[in-house]
Amino acid sequence: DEDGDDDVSVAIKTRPKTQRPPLYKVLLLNDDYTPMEFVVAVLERFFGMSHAQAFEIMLTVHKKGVAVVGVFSHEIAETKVAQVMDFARRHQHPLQCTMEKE
Ligand code: TYC
Repeated sequence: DEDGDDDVSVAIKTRPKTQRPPLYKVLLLNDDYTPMEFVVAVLERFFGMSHAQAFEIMLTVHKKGVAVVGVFSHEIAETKVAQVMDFARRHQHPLQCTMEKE
């Protein structure tokens, strides 16, 4: 053609879908019997929180019933839950820790 309206190119950026593994929230549940200091110790020991951070999260669980204490890969979340449940059982506290897909 002579009129110059051929081969008009428009570049469109495509975003290839990058696969990411699912993440899991680890939740701590309130109960009436586990001592507050024990929960604070759990959060320090297994979730690397400072004493102040741990105390704050413990109070949130105490008042609201549940809180997210961390977000991890499936394997790490499973390990954290098992560690907390085992530690609580060994100390004969009814503390419950669970995980759910984010
Ligand atoms: N409710 C407990 C108490 O009054 C304290 C507590 C906080 C227990 C957080 C569990 O995940 C928990 N002793």
